[in-house]
Amino acid sequence: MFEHLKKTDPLIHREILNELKREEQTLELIASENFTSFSVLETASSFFTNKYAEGYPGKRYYGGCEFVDNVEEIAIERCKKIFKAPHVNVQPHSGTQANMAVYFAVLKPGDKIMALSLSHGGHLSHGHPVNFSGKFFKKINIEVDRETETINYDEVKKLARKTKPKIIVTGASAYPRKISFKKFREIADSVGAYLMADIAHIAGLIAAGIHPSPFPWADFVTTTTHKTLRGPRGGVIMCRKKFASVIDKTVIPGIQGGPLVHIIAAKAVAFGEALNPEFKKYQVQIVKNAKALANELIKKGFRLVSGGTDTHLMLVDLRNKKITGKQAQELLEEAGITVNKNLIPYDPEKPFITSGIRIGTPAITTRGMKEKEMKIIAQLIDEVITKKDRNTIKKVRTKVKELTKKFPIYKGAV
Ligand code: DSN
Repeated sequence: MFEHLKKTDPLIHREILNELKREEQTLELIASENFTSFSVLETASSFFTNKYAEGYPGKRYYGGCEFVDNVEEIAIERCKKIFKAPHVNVQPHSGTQANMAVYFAVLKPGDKIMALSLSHGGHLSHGHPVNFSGKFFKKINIEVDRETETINYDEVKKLARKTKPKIIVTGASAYPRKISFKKFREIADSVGAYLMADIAHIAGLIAAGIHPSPFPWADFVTTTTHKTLRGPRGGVIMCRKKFASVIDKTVIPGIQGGPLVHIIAAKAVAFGEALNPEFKKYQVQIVKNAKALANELIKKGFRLVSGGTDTHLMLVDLRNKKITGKQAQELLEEAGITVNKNLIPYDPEKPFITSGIRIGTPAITTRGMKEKEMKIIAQLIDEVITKKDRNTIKKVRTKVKELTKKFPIYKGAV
């Protein structure tokens, strides 16, 4: 790969190889990241990048869309099959744009969005004041219970009755437990609100049937395609049939222009992979690995928010380890272990410092690691965070290199 680039732009070529080396030689524990297949990578860099295709299959503003139509239709059909979705739009460039399209389709400026607060595990594009969603709309924050650190559906219902949101948005970027879409539907119905499920983090788990599906409960389902779903970086909207037309019109011409056809084609390839029985085994192993890693960390005295995980991620409260999330992220990065600092519920620290780190297993599971490796990884994390000294970090870095060498990601890529 990249033999042309090597000759024409050695600077960028060097950075691509640096990134490949980083991915191969470090432990990627960022819960929202993954490693796509070679087929997805190839498709994402294919000739479809050259094509303009505003519109939808059979109704384009440009000529020459015969093959574009074919790939978009295949992507839609495969996505419908995976999620049993009545209608699918595969054009959103990202999760945020998928969410934007739903809001602009059914809300008016000033309407209320009720969703999990960012500091309790929510997403920025669920109405946070610094995001477009919080500038156009009014956010009603759901907070987790102080004791259980999980969603208390009775409290959510009371809050909904008091605040009367126009839409309830479920979904999270740092919530380690399963979400009941059925309960959220009951709450939405009790106040006449729309229900949107942003399944970006758990889409792969849902595709494999190991997390409850948002259908038939949600009116709208949005997702990214690059997290547990292991596709290219992008977004998707699924919805009930009656919203099909308003959603499609809001995506284009409402908020986007030309679709990224190369990415839509790569989404189709990833959806094809998700329909393969191997994909279910992969998702099951992600959760087994997360549980194994969580249990090992607990044994080593780490406190996990809500006491553990049911999904692909866990949130570690570092306060008893006398280190902030920011410090832990930096020390672990030096040791070749990539995590992100993360607010924990009711965090006394600011978002750029935080008291926690978020750890996820989708990427290390893709490279073939299992429970045995989770034990080693917990040991390495513990050494860095407990000892905090240069010598330990150096030793852990060497061990990370030895471990990752046994689990290559893109063998033969260069
Ligand atoms: N930035 C993504 C994440 O890491 O979870 C979505 O919010």
